[in-house]
Parts: sequence; structure tokens; C-alpha cells
Amino acid sequence: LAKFDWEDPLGLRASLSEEERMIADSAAAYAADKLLPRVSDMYLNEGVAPEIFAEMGEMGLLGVTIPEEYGGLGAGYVSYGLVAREVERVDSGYRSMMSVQSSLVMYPIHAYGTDEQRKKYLPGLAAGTLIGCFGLTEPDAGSDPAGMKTVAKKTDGGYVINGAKMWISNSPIADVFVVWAKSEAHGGKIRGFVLEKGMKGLSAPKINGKLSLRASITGEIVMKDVEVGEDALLPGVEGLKGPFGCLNRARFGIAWGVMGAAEDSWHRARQYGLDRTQFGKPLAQTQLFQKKLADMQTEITLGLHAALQVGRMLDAGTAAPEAISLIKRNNCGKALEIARHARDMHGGNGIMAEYHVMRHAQNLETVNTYEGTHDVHALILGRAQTGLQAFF
Ligand code: TGC
Ligand code: FAD
Repeated sequence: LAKFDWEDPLGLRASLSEEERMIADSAAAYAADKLLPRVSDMYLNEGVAPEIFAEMGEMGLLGVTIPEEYGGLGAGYVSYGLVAREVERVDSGYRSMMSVQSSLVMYPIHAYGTDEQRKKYLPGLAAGTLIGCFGLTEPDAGSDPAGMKTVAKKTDGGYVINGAKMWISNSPIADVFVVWAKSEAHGGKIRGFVLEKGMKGLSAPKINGKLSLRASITGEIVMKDVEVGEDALLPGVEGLKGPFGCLNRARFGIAWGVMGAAEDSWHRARQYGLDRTQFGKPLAQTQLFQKKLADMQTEITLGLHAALQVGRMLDAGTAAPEAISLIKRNNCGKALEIARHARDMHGGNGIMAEYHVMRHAQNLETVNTYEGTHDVHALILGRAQTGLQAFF
């Protein structure tokens, strides 16, 4: 009889290439050695550690899919997903820092930018000596980014940009701002612009008081008559498909990442159940406890294999955005449920930082909301199978 591996029941690791296994292992080692020891303190105190970008850059974790000539690893999307899984095993906020930089800042500059823009920004972003952020959401335009009010008006030799972005990961510490605005010179179509810290009229105040994702800094982007040259425009794309092209990659990474947070919650719940005795036997010897562990194992295994399949499709160029919506939605929802159960299975200890599970559950509330809420992805999938649009 074949041996059953309870941690990897369907042989995910055996489905990976040698290179993918090496990338995953080095991300796992970094996350365990460098991120895990500081996460509780950073979470409790809303700590800010910009040096994490440089550490990740040194480990090759930024811009995994970006070609080597621009400082990336030139690896595939499965490798990117594996990195997200290992980093989010520690904290969703650290994965956020990594995925914004890689998918939402480096990707659009590489895919839509000029060669000058690529050479100017990508090596520093890959090294983590530059920090990037992505401004799409606004106070009155979240799920409906087409409703954005930020505008770019043409001037002699460039543009002047006015508007405000809300809920922007990394913005208070960012050097490079990829911002989406309606451009009057392009018939009101949405265009991407690369702004830089220190530009007159540009500020990025921190949003205080988050009860979730506290190890990742979030802010606004306020633009008051920010003047930029023609060279700030990303010339390669116009319309919502610009930001959505980036979101496809980031959502894919999230589908892997949340499985890392779910695995950590599952493993901790299992160990707690083995260690903790009530009514004269380990909690893990009760039927209810084992059913919860079996559900976690099943959902995580299915979620990881679905993410692997979409990764292979992305690498082959055959992944439709709806396939990414399916795994982003399902894996986030399942991970949140798993982390909540793991919190419950730890009893009172489950509310303490040192047991980590409540932090995962709190973080996953955000991850279930950003990059398209659970319900918005349901509407994307509903539209794809009925042909009927239910957003408005
Ligand atoms: P719709 O009419 O569906 O499409 C408009 C145009 O965009 C194209 N398009 C896509 N292109 C590529 N990939 C996709 N996934 C695409 N989805 C749509 C589409 O083909 C069309 O192109 P064209 O050429 O015909 O104009 O647009 P809609 O306004 O009806 O959209 C509705 C909806 C709900 C699907 C969409 O707006 C949506 O997904 N809303 C969610 C918003 C969202 O995800 N925001 C994320 C902000 S960034 C963030 O959260 C970062 S957190 C990161 C972190 O910290 O880790
Ligand atoms: P809303 O769109 O107002 O939604 C509120 C509720 O209404 C949700 O339950 C939603 O599912 C539901 N709803 C909306 N429309 C419909 C409908 N048609 N039918 C049925 N239900 C509907 N954005 C960026 O651009 N860059 C970032 O770096 C970034 N980082 C973030 C970091 C954090 C910590 C957070 C919390 C958010 C971040 N976001 C970022 C923003 C995020 O993408 C938005 O919060 C998300 O898209 C939802 O938008 P909203 O908050 O305006 O909610």
C-alpha cells in the first residue's frame, strides 16, 4: 500500500520541478528564520519595517516572474505562488508587501512601460531598495473602480493629476506609486502613471486603527495638482484592463498565499489538540476535533491543487481571469473559515498572539475583501456562466 502523507495527501511537492522546490524551500527558510520571530511584535504594535523589502529582494522573492535582465528571477507563476504560500504561512501582511511589489508595481512597469521606465525602476524594486504601491481604489470607488474620480489633465509636455486613493498597501513608505487615473487627453479612459515620492502635491498619509493586517502599513494617496512629464505615463495599455491585468497576477498569488495561512492554522490546531488534555484524553482524540482537522486537510489540499493547476495554465498562457476569480474566492473563503475554527479549537489560548491563529483569522478578513471581495468574485463567475451582468 502507498504511504499516506497527512501533510501533503495528493503529492503536491512531487508535482513541482526541482527549481520550484528550491524556490519554495528558500522562501520557507527566510520566512521561518527572519519573519516569524518578529511578527507578533510587529502585529501588536503596528510596526513598520521597510528593511523587509531589501531582505526579500536579497532572497530573490520580489519579481519572481520578471526577467533576470531587470533584476527578477525569470521563473514561472507556480514559483511565484509557492513564495506567496511560504510568506503568508507567517503573515498575510508580509505576503501583501511582497505581492503588491511584484504583481501590482513591477508587473505593470514591465508589461505596460517603456524600456526606460523598466530600466529606471525594476532593478531597485527587485532589490527592495525601492518600495512600490498601487493606487486603484478610492473612497467612493472600491468594488467599482470604473467610478474613480482621479483625473489626469494634459499640460505642455505632461499631465497634472488630481484625486485621492484609499486603502493603499505600502503607500506611506513607498518610493514608486503606480496610480490609475481617467485621462482627459485619452477620451476619459483609465491610464496608468508612475509617480515618485517627493513630487510636489503628492502625499501618502497612514491609515490608523486597523484591526487586521497590522504588520503591513496601509495609507491613502493624495494628489493635489501633481505635475508629471509624458515619461510618467505607462504607454502600453488603456482602460480597466490595465489594472485588471495586474490584479489577475496578484489574485493568483493570494489564492496560494491564503493556503499558507490556512496550513499554519491547521498545523497549530492539530498540535494543540495533541498536547492539550481535557476529560482525561487529548482533544485530538475526540470525534469533533478530528472532523475539523479532516475538513481543514481536505479544503487545503483541494485549494492548493486548484492553485497549482491555474499556475500551470498561467505559465502556458491559458488561464482565463474567471479561473483566477474561482480560486481567489474559494481559497480566501476557506482559509478564513479554517483560521476561525483553529482559533476556536485553541479555546482561550486562541485569542493570544503567541498562538498565532487569531492573527491569521483577523488578517484573512482583509484578504477576503481586497483584490475583489468574495461576493464580487461570485458575480464575476455568475456573469461568466449566465451571460447576465448582476453588478448594476
Ligand atoms: P468590465 O466591463 O467587466 O471590464 C472592463 C474592461 O476590463 C476588462 N477586464 C479584464 N481584463 C483583464 N483581466 C480581468 N480580470 C478583467 N476584468 C475585466 C474587460 O475585458 C473590459 O475591457 P474592454 O477592453 O472591453 O474595456 O468592468 P466592470 O466595471 O463591469 O467591472 C466589474 C468588476 C466587479 C468585475 C470589477 O470592477 C472588479 O473586479 N472589481 C473588484 C475591484 C478590485 O479587485 N479592486 C482591487 C484593488 S487593488 C487591491 O486590492 C490590492 S490589495 C493587495 C495587497 O495588499 O496584497
Ligand atoms: P465596497 O465596494 O463598498 O463593498 C462593500 C460590500 O458591498 C462588500 O461586501 C461587497 O462584496 C459588497 N458589494 C459591492 N458591490 C456589490 C454588488 N454589485 N452586488 C452585491 N454586493 C456588492 N486597493 C488598492 O487599490 N491598492 C491597494 O494596495 C489596496 N490595499 C488594501 C489593503 C487593505 C488592508 C484593505 C482593507 C484594502 C485594500 N485595497 C487596496 C482596497 C480593496 O481592494 C477594497 O477594499 C475592495 O476592493 C472593496 O472595496 P470597498 O472597500 O470600497 O468595499
